[in-house]
This record gives sequence, structure tokens and C-alpha cells, in this order.
Amino acid sequence: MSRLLIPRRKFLGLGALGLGAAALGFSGRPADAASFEELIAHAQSLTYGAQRLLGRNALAREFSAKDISPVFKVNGTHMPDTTEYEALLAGDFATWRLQVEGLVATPLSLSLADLHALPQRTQITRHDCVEGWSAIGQWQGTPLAEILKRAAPLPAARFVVFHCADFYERAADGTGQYYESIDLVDAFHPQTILAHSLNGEALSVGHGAPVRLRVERQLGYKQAKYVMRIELVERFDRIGRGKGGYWPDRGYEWYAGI
Ligand SMILES: Nc1nc2c(c(=O)[nH]1)N[C@H]1C(S)=C(S)[C@@H](COP(=O)(O)O)O[C@H]1N2
Ligand SMILES: [Mo]
Repeated sequence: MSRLLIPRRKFLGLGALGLGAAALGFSGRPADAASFEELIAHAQSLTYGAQRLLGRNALAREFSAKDISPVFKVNGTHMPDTTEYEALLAGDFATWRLQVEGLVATPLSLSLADLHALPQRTQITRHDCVEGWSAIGQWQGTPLAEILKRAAPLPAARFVVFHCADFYERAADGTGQYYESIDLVDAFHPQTILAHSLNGEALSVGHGAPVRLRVERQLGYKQAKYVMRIELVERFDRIGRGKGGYWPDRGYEWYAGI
């Protein structure tokens, strides 16, 4: 906490904003529930709103240590092919900063040490890839909610976009950078974490070092690796090809529920 670059006074001042810091759990009082409900209701799109509200807190299944897969396949990008990423890796990510920006009251710039200093969560879950393989692994990281409540999303924010370091397939026009997005229901879900470790070890490059998203109720392609920047937005139309993710832009479902 002390290493977070946020003056405490800013935290205390958030109640003045429309959203209200209390809505995001700063006080933990039961009275907060109503305003949080309003926030979530606002975030729903009609296509899946009612369904998501009913099950918004349902947990993905968690497993025990004996279930952990001996091998967790690496899929998609194995190593981001940019000089920026190579430099970060060469310095063991000491200069890496996670940017949190867009529709937030308090933009953040967090080091790996900052993320480790926040509350942590460990979970053993199953990863399901659309290509037909699964693997069970133990993920450890910082709940996205802990980060977001410090950034304080503005009332207009509806989605959280994860911008990654890698180009899955770099097109001639420079597009092709990997990205993904989730709604605020998934963003504040207790199992949604920015993982820095797999099976007790710092993430390998293959699995998304230094941090990757785990959003456990959705398929593999939503689990963005090499997350560099988190952007809160109201809509997707100016990002990538406008469908909210690298694979959604190429015909896959944006909401990839399991
Ligand atoms: N940045 C980035 N994230 C990504 C991908 C990718 O190519 N680039 N591939 C996705 C797919 S399809 C899957 S199945 C998982 C694979 O994660 P793993 O390599 O840790 O098994 O990452 C997802 N996240
Ligand atoms: Mo996948």
C-alpha cells in the first residue's frame, strides 16, 4: 500500500464523485450494497443483463493442489515480439508499470511491487481453451477490484479493457495487438485477478509475464497475457476493430462464458 503512488487524501475525496467511493467498498458498510447494485445495473447491456445479474457472484469451481495439471500448455503468443517487451524482460520487469486510465477519477501507474503490496488471492482453477484443451493451475495475484477501487471508475465506465504487449499477428496497417475486455460484473468478481504467479512461481514469459488476467468464468482467450495497460471505457468502437477483443474482432463471442 505504502508503495502505491496515490495520495491518501485522494482516496478520501472520492465520495464527492457521482459514483461514490463507498459504492466500491471503501467502508464495507452494508448500506453500500444499494449503490453498488445501481452501478452494476448501469453497466449491464440488454443482451445478457438479467442473466448476469442473477449469477453475478457465482464462483467458478476451485480445485485442490492434487488436481493441478503436470503440464500447463502455452498457447497463443509465446513471447511478445517487440523491443519494448524485450527491454522490460531484460530488466526483470523492474521498470514495468501497469497503467490504469481512461474513465477513472485517479489514474494509476503501478509497479510489480505495488501489485504485490495489495491484498492477494490464490485460486486453483481450470482453464478451458476453445481449441479443445484444458489445464488446472494455481494462480496468485491481485484482485482487479483492489486496483479498480483505487482508480475509482467514473459513472460512465462500463467495460475494462486490457491492452497487451504482444501482436498476435501484426497486420500491415500496424493493427493486431492483443487486447481483451470484460464488464464491471466480471471486473469486480472475487476470482478476477491480475495474476503474477502460476503454481507458486513467477509467471513465465509463455504464460504472460509479468501479469495476466484471470477471469475464471470465461474461456481461455479472455485471459489476457502481458497486460500493460488497463483502460476503462464506455464503448469499444475506437479500440482495435471495435468488438472488444482480438478474437471477438475476428468472429469469436465477446462474452465467452463457460
Ligand atoms: N496477450 C495474449 N493473451 C492471450 C493470448 C495471446 O495470444 N496473447 N492467447 C489466449 C488464448 S487463446 C489462451 S488459450 C490463453 C493461453 O494461456 P497460456 O499460454 O498461459 O496457456 O491465453 C489467452 N491470452
Ligand atoms: Mo485459447
